[in-house]
Amino acid sequence: MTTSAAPNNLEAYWMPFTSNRSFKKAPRMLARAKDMHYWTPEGRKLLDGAAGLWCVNAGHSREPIVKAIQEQAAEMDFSPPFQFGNPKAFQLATRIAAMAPGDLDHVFFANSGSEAVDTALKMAIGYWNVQGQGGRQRLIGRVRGYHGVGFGGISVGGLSPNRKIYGTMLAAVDHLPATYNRVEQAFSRGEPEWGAHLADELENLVALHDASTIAAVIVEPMAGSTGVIAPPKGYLQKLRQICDKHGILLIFDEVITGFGRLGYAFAAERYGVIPDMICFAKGITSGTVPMGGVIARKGIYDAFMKGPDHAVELFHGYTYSAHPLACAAGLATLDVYEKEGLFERARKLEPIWADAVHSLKGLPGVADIRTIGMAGAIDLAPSPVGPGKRGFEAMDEAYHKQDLLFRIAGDTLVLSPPLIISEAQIGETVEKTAKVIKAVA
Ligand code: PXG
Repeated sequence: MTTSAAPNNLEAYWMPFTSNRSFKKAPRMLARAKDMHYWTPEGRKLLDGAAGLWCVNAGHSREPIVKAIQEQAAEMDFSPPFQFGNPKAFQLATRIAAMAPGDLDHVFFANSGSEAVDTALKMAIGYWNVQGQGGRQRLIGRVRGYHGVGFGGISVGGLSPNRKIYGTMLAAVDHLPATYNRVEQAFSRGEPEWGAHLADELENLVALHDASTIAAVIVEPMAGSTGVIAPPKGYLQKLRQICDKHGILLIFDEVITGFGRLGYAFAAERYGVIPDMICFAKGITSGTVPMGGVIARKGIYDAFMKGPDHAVELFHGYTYSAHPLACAAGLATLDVYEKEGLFERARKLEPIWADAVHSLKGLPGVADIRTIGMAGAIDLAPSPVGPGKRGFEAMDEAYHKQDLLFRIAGDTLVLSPPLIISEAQIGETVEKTAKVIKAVA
């Protein structure tokens, strides 16, 4: 098949978040996928320990989702989302709103997590403006947070390499401290006992900047990209209380935690905390067609529904907002999640997954292991050459020698399999990972 044949020139494609030069010397090519596996162009089968990039929660190329996309492409390829609507956009928004807790019941569509984040940040600042509190412009993120790569997302984000060469970004931003502390939390399963008090740092930021200048706080309920940092017990509840006390909006970036990763439709449900907005992407279409979005509470939507009837209420949106293919994929994906009970499945597998991943404790160079939901991270001690090298070697070894795919964050190996993973495949993932760890030690 020509589509899966290996290309003969790798130069033109500038790859994202990739060491381009080493890749082009020894490519890690993926050409086909089904359920829990990828295949290389040569036909070697790899176990997917990463759900692609945290997104393929229903497993790869699932028939009902593929069919829905094919049928939609034939029926209507594109429809303009400004001033016109396609029926599936309304159906999908209704389904998502029904899955979200509380009065989070209006859905705005974008095409990625980064766009979802920019949308939520703009909605927050815009909301205060239309409420007559235009002074509330400051945004609070968190150290080690990842909110995509738009200027808004990197401004509130807390990963230095993603920020440091990009100039001033958004001006009025501050950050909460990260919640990770190895001494207090090493080898934790689920939410660590230590660390709820770190939410009190928000009080210090309010004291410094004054609440009247703060629009919103944005956090990942579980920090994924940086290497799986679960929220300390009580931390998110505390953040909600402090935001309420000072009238600050709380945004959960659930691009990774949405759609089953923590055993629920949203982490907001797992933690019993209702944010003012939820950012989603990835799992909404199980990675098949790009889609992201924001779920906003009724009060936020209502605040904008003012002025003459013919007037646009929010000057924001994308050509591909609510793209028909993405909407069709989203509806079919939610059907699969529901019919196969994949969120409940994740919840049931969580202790089995945690036991399996934590069994890697004691292997050479393993400095910490964290698990939460169907996610796990293994911190390896950095190589003497410097940080990042051992992690990179591990990913390379996994692909080339152990027929396993996972993500790395520096020297941290990150596992986040599709939610259809069997218990035997959990065992296989961990066995392969153990071989990788020994090989790079
Ligand atoms: N927010 C969060 C919480 C994310 O995890 C984004 C926003 C941005 O989404 P887009 O669709 O614009 O990429 C993300 C993305 C990793 C990894 O290795 C994680 C992401 C992206 C790439 C790699 O953990 N998350």
